[in-house]
Amino acid sequence: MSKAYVALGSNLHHPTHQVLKAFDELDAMPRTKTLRKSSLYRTAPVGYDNQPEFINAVVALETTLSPEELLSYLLAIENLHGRQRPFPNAPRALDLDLLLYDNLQLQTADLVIPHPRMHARGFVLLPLAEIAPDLHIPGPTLSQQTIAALAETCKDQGVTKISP
Ligand code: PH2
Ligand code: MG
Ligand code: MG
Repeated sequence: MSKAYVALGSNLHHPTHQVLKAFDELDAMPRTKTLRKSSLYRTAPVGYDNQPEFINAVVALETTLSPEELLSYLLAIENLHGRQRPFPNAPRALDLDLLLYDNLQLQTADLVIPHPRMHARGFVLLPLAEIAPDLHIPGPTLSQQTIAALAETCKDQGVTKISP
């Protein structure tokens, strides 16, 4: 069994509904069980400002799928939600990003683990800190700090927890 963390994000077509539906779809993937779900967070857009605010969340999964198999299920679920990619960081119905997979470090043309921007993004770190505060990001530079400590540095990025 491996443990994987997946980030969810949406800012189109009733984002809260998109994310709640994706929680169920992730749990329904074969050979996979949800261990933890974060709260939903309302977050300011990063990278391309002129778009609606996002709903973000993170889940912890237990799985026997390989990272590549998991990625292909994530892309299939995005497609079920009508995901389109008109330009980088464009508004989207659903984005599912594989953040971490055990202590694996991997760089292929299709997949980079740990997710290369997760350590600086409040919309990933604050939900992740809720469900895995003591986790470390594998690698030479980031593994010294816990997720909780990294999240603390991202407190001013306009990320607000929505009460369940
Ligand atoms: N995803 C991005 C770029 N910017 N901003 C927020 N608030 N939430 C996201 O999920 C997000 C983003 C690229 O995938
Ligand atoms: Mg993303
Ligand atoms: Mg993505």
